[in-house]
Order: sequence, then structure tokens, then C-alpha cells
Amino acid sequence: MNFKPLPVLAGSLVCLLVGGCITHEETVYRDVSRNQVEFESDAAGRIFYEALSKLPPTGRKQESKTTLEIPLVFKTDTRVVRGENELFNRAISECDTNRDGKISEKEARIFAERQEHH
Ligand SMILES: [Ca+2]
Repeated sequence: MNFKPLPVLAGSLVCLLVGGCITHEETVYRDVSRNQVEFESDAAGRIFYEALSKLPPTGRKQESKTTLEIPLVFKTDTRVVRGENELFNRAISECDTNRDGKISEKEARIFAERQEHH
């Protein structure tokens, strides 16, 4: 038997010194279902969707990252990716100013104008 435990031991030691030996990475996708909404007219729908598509990429996709690190012991990363539906619902609630569940052309225009100024 020519077993040499030394390299294994050295490896473990390096691992301990470098830290983050136990790394846990997790990506959580969170999305909700779209709220029911009505458009007063085709134009209202078109204006709304156009404004929605113009939202900046940072506003479209929300990502948060939580890192918990206990040096030399373990490290855990959790990434939360929020879906498009959440953005849609937020846009709808922002757009429907009188909260009647129906987007009028006027509301859509106001919403679209607000996006231009962002
Ligand atoms: Ca409304």
C-alpha cells in the first residue's frame, strides 16, 4: 500500500484558507399571474403596450442578489429574478388612475407620457 494522505490533507487546508468551501448558489424565479384588465378601446391598449415596451431594461427586469457569507465556512448566494408579469401588473395599476379596472385612452396617454419623461 502506497497511500499518501498528505496531498489530500494539503488540499483541504488550501480549501479552508481560501474560504467558501461550501458554496450554495440558488436562483429563484418569481412571477405572478397577470391582473385582469380591460381596455376602453384598441387605441388605449396599443398606447399602453407601446409605453410598456419602452420601459428601460433596468425597470423591466428586477434582480436582487443576497449573499450570505461566513468566512471559511460557507457561502450562499440567492438570486431572485422577477418576471415580466409583475412589471405588467405594476404598469396596469399605475396606468389605471381611477381604479375601475379599465384603461381608457386618456389614462394610457398619461401613462405613456410619464414613461417618456423617465
Ligand atoms: Ca381607469
